[in-house]
Amino acid sequence: MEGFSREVFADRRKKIMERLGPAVAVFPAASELIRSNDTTFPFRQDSDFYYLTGFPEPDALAVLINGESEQFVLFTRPRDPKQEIWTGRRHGPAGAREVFGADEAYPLNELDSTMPKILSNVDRVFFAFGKQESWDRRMMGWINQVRTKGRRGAVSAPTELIDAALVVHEKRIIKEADEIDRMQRAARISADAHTLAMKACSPGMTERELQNQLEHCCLSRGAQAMAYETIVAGGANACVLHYVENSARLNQGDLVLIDAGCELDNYASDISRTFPVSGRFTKTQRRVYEIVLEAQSVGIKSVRKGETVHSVHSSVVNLLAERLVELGLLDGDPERHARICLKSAETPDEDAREERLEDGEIGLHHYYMHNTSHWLGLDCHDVGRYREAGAWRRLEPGMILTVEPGLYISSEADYAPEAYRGIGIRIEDDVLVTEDEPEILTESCAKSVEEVEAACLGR
Ligand SMILES: [Mn+2]
Repeated sequence: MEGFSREVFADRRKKIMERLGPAVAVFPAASELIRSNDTTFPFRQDSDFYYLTGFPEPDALAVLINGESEQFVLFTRPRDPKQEIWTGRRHGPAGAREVFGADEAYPLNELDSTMPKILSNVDRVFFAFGKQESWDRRMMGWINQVRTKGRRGAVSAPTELIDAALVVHEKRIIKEADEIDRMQRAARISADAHTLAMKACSPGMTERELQNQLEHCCLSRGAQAMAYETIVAGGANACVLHYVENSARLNQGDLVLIDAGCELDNYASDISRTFPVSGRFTKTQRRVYEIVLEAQSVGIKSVRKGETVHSVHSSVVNLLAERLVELGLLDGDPERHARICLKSAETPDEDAREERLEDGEIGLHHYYMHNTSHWLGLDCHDVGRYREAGAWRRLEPGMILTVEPGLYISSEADYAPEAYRGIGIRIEDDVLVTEDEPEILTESCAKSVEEVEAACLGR
């Protein structure tokens, strides 16, 4: 069971059911996805389903029953020795009970006969609506069968259908010790892989080759996959935020931005580093790099209990605005630039804002157009709300978020001094909120100018 004891999952199911009260909660597994013709994408389990079961196979359905007794029911693909020769071993219902602790388990072909029984005489049903239309349809079909019986007075049908996402996601956002440990290990592998890529990089190689070196390091160190598509962006390609073509050649004198992180037992890591292809920053590159670095350090310092992702973003934006005015990339009052940039994150409708840029005026968002942080966990952009009751939610110990400021001055940015055009820099670490000082899970990855240049030279 991928390195977690089955008690971990049993404990989560118990806590979730305590929060739900008397109810039935239904969680579908992911399905395999066709990549082309009859080949599939590498299978990745649904995160909520995995969080509650640890079960690794596609198409399963988990049902948590909190009634007269607590029950964990798992529907799985049946054992099929002939099919398993082609597509791999299956646990089957017996394995679901023995290995994964299901109280009851059935083959998938018994869903239509069993689910209406489970949903009878239950008032509240929690379901992960909207994940897969086929599951939505089947779920409503079972409920309608119970309603039909209900009209004859044979049973009572559910009266409350509630989205199961919120309660699971609100639990997932606070990481347990086991999860922090796993994410720390994922982070360390990715940190080493980035440092190795700095050493492996040389002018003339392609972005793809560098991607390969980095991913090789992650997989050979125990990661099962990358958590998202690796970005290796040489020179001005770094100004495309989600550049994944990775097909260009890396040129002497350019920077290269890598945004990559491995997945360990389904837990993500997410690191960005930017370094000189030939191992030494030019004066101009270094100037911009140190601004992003300073902004990131200010951002990380504010990852504290009681702060919010917005206050982290705000500290980054204020620092960037101040430095960009000093550098001549922005004109005017830095505080005004910071205010306008922060407002644009909260109020997308420009006309609704009191303070705006003049027509044609260059603002901070021309150079920094994304947010500073996102939650990190089983998903790279992990679940959990950023706001509660209209206000930014407070950071709590056990939350893990990224801090990833950047500056992007595209080659077409004719509003910027020419020397800076074609420079894109992002620096990103994974940070755990604790009772006091923030803990940087990706700390071992080279980051200061000196560390990065040393890593590039293989020291
Ligand atoms: Mn990120």
